[in-house]
Amino acid sequence: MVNKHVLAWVKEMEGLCKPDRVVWCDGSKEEKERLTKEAFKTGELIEFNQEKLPGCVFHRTAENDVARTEHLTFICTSKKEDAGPTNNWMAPVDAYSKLSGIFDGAMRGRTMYVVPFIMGAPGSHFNKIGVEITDSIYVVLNMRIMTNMGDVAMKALGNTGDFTKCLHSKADLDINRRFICHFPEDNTIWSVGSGYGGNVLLGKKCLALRIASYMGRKEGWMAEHMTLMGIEKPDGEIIYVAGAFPSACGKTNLAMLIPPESMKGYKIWTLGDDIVWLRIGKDGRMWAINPETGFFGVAPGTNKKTNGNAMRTISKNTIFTNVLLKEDRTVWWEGLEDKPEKGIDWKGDQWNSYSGKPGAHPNSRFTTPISQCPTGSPETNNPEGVPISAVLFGGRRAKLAPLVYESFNWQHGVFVAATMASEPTAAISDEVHEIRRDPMAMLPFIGYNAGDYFKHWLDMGKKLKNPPKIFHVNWFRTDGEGKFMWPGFGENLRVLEWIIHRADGGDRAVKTPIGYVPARGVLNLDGVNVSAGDMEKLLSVDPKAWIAEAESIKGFFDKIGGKLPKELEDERKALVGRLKE
Ligand code: OXD
Ligand code: MN
Repeated sequence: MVNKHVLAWVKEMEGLCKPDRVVWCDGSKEEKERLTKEAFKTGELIEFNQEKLPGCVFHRTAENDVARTEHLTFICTSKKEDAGPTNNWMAPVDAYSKLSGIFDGAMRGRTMYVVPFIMGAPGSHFNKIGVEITDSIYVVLNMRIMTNMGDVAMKALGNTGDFTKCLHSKADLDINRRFICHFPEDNTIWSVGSGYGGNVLLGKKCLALRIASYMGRKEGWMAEHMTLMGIEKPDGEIIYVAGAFPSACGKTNLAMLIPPESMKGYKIWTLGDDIVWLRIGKDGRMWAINPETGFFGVAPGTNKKTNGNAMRTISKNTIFTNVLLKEDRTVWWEGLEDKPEKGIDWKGDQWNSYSGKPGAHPNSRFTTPISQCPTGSPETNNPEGVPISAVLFGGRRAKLAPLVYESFNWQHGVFVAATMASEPTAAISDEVHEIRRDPMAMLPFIGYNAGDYFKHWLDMGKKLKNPPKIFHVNWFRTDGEGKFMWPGFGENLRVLEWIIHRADGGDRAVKTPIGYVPARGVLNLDGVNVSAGDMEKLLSVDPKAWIAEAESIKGFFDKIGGKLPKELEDERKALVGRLKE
């Protein structure tokens, strides 16, 4: 028996979108094979060389539809103030009316797929259930990798109406008729006119971040744009760490880090690379799950050296989007080994290596199951999640921010996280450069007023008996010539080693006006090539530059407006005071 709430809603949406037929997805292997074959026939998917890439397929999006469209993404709350200064807002009545006009008859001649899904492991009290209606097989197959999808979700839902209603249609892929609208008060998402992952895999950014952040505030938990990993020490103890970084700042690489030769005995366990849900456990600690079951990772730059674990994960059962198709029907992107002489580029045109054009789109992607990751943690499906000892925040900052620093306490940590920023490029001249404040790396994903969001962070801290320690990291400092001073990738474990030592109450730190940094000489630098001069710069704090930073933060706080918690402005003033001492 189908759940009557789901049935009624599907009927209503069927009336609006007017598909030729409706297919309820069960999540089975047979269904996957049937849909894949159908998509080969229409060209929605292309088959790769099955000997070399078993189970792998390829999809091209429309040329105007290759990334998340933040300017077309709206939070539709009854009151504009509830969406706040960092979101686009539309009144719910206007959004429903406008989008209904686009959805009306949009699925004529097409099949409407009904995709029930769980964010989180079946049986976990962290879970949220959604049902996505879509006219795209690509979306169904991606959702199958990224979530627990099909019968398992209908079973978990039982007879209740407690699910997020997610409606998606590609419609005509016209950017002028593309909208990604969130109705948190109705637990509803409507996305139309796009076929790009971040806009259309509605369990991901739309549900698991925007809607979930709104739910989390009401229900006393948090949804964050974070990677999740366990660090096993040589003595066998595993410390769990979550890390928030803006898109394309290395969350996937960090989660799958391979320890350097000289740090034998350490092992990394991967739990997630993009989204973390955090709840306060009975023990007063913070517990985390990754609500997704797959990675939707950026392909360019991924190779055996930068992320050998990702390369092994994607060697089978993976959907590739907007990559280059090689002559042997395998895959290539910029930064991957074995650059081919020619192929077919992401747009479907003939390509050769001398053309100067990218073969793969810079935001080309792989969708791949976590279960295939060689460093996948056995705790990934633990319904209780894992206890978090440290939370990392970091963006790309060519200057200013040291390699690592630790906040003085939770409130100061929230200030550090709320004011984090990232630069658009890594090569920065000495002039003042543009940075974008990206609080908690959540700027495009906070589903409500950012001032209320900061307050929620502060309130969560008050409820935690044993809060994780909060750190800021910056792998992207450059020298006078624009060269990275820190080697990054696997070598980041050297910084993580200090972080978990501090999280465990260890010393080896010096106090600076912005927080604690590693005492000189305590970072393990065996076998890494960083000069003493660069190391000094990487850990130094320049008071003058930080006073300018505090001024720029004031401008950001002014934009947040009346809902900015007073504690954060107090922290800013205290920072200036310490810097002037
Ligand atoms: C992103 C993503 O855009 O994870 O942040 O896809
Ligand atoms: Mn992301």
